[in-house]
Amino acid sequence: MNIATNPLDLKSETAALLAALGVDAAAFTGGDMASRTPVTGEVIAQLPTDSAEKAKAKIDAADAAFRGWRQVPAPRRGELVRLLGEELRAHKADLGRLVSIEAGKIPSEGLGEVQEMIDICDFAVGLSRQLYGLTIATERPGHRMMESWHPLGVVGIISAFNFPVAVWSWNAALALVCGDSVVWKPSEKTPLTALACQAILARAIARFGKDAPEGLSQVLIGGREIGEVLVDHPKVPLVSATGSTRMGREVGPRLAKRFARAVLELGGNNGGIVCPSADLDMALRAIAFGAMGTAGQRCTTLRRLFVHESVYDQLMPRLKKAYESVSVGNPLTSSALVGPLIDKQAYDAMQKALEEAKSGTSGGSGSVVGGTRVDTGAPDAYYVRPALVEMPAQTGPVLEETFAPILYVMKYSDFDAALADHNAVAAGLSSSIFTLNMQEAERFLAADGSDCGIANVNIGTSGAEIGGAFGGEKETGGGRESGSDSWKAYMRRATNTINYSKALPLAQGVSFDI
Ligand code: UN1
Repeated sequence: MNIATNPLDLKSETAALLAALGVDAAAFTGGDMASRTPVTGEVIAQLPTDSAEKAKAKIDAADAAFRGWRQVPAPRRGELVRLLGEELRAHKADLGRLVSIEAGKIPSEGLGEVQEMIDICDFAVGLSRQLYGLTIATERPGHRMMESWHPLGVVGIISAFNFPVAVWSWNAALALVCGDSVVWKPSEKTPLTALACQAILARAIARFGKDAPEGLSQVLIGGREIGEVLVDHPKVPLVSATGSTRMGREVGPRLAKRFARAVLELGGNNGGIVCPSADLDMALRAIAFGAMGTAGQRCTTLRRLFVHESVYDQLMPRLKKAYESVSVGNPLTSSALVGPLIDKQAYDAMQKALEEAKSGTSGGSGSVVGGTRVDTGAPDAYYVRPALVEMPAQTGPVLEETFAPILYVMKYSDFDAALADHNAVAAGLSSSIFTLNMQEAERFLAADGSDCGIANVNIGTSGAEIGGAFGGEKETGGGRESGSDSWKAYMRRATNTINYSKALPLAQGVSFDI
């Protein structure tokens, strides 16, 4: 299939967007790090990178800023995040477009990502007046016990290409109201949106006034070695890292070695179960968005589907039709629902997984719909038709996360066996069940149900709202970002016992009279 790419000057458009968002041209021209758009594969900017020394100096500056920021009352810190939300609202169209150019997202998803940033800002503003500690009953007369939550320090943020701006905001909005400063190492694949966010925050800081110390937010541009500087720096007590399980395996132990905190949000191999009573119209839409949306490049993408044998023959033809008809193409010049993969490496990994699934070497050969490359006339852009693979069993590539639009479908007859298979993978991020049967739904959410950090009923695996804690178990890393009480990871807790009596009773009845 050949979908002609309309003539676009993405390099000029990117420069214009960055200028409109307040980024200095020197930050994205003439440097040694090339930035490409997956839409056409062309180079759209050349960024100067940070040396290790420069990165360390930025972290030191953030640490100095923290020392001032922690003294600013939390509701006042919330005002900065409120202004950030205002700036994001004002620049939503430009930033959303830049996300589409840099990450290849379709327009509604590029804008949706900015909306997710606005939402977390609103959440964090409210939170700035709700950083509650407990008052705890003490066993001693004339005493009071309570806990206080204090700012923690410099928060390191490592983010991936697929949510280049929202993941930063989940962390930064919370960290800022919690009294922390932030140092962000964005993916090498999406540094431009990071420069844009930094410029947008700088505007909010300028409007906020002098209470915001200089250096409160920093961006590190460069490769893995710069990420390592952040992970190893003794002045960074928390690193929140989103990316592959392989990355987490390196980052986690390095942080543990110096007793720093880790919030890890790593891979997902998310599953769904379609039960006999499922509303199949609803399930079909949820599956389509979950598996094909964002070209399968969300950590929450639906990758494994267990369908009950009684509805398999009803659902599968409709699903195949959806896969065969979904529009794939340039997200900037067409109304395609599926944009490009991020790069050739992603395409190769997808083809390898499909080969393995087809060959049967992994214990069962699957039949594949889609998976082929779509020619848009740009040789360095990688568009693919999403792949639907019917597998006889959960073997080989089904057990691993391939960051591409592949949905493996398996037929089941016994609910317990399907649930056991659902949980029999290394990752534990997101999961869904489609059923109108209360017993199945509740079982899926129960202690012996889905073992994931996110478990949904009659909703797909992806597209979580910011109000809930986001993250997962097992090889997903255990971290929680975004809503609920995730903020607690960004603060230090002190337990305070105050004696207002004239005696000194010791706890546990101990006597020590001198
Ligand atoms: C990610 O892919 O790293 O739930 C984050 C979702 C989005 C966030 C995904 N709100 O799909």
